Amino acid sequence: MYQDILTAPFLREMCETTANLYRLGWDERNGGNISYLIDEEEVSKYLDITHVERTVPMSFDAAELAGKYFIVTGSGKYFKNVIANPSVNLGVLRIGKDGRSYEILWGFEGGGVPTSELPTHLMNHMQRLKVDANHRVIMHCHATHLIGMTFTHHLDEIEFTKTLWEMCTECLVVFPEGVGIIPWMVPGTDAIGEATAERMKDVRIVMWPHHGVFGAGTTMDETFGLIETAEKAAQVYTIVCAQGGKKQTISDRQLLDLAESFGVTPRPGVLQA
Ligand code: 2HA
Ligand code: ZN
Repeated sequence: MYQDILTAPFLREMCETTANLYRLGWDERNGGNISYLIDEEEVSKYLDITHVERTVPMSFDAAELAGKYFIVTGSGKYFKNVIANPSVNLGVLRIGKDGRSYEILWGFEGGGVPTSELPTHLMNHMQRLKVDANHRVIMHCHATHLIGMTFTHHLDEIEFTKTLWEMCTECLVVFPEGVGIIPWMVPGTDAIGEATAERMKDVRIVMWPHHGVFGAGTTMDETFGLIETAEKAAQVYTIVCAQGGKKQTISDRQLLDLAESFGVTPRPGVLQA
């Protein structure tokens, strides 16, 4: 017999993470979306995987993900409400054999569909799996201070990365590859998905100027922690600017020493030896 999916660790993690993102003020209204790659073996403990509720066509090719399972937040759904009503606000889907459709196996009750950012999520999964076999999670949120920085700071990736690294000593260790930034684009489109996935080749954080941030990781905790760390640095930057600007900072030499001590390789071009 099947176990109750409401007790599944992957579902509990989705509930806890959406609640945390809401509590932190990073996902107002229907803002934000998460997709989490889960093993067939894990899904099979809770669901009859031969039973498909609905099949929905997709406008892009996700053949590399054919047969893979994801738990995903719903389009137009509020993170605030996920914990009280997971079967309406979340769904489990499998990418069709043709790579041009997905099959809903559970959730999205009442006729819901996956997040409007599904193209970006799936394209990012394809990209991250190419460079990291342990990749599992794509997370999008409207992290307040990071969005603020996209108005006040240069949108050059090297400069943006350097500022974040300087604001909290931990940043360089958590994201040594720095951040990616794409131009402002209309959300929910295949085009913004392609642009984001292109940057996900060598970074795990991509900024959407005046909108939010995408993070990628191997676990829910790691992905949340990545965004949380970048957002904390952006918050410190906000306070530093409000206090009148930097009088001193962590020097490039000190950041290089930090990288060496923690065994990470800083993105080339940010620090001068
Ligand atoms: O799902 O955040 O980018 C709402 C959004 C779209
Ligand atoms: Zn958004």
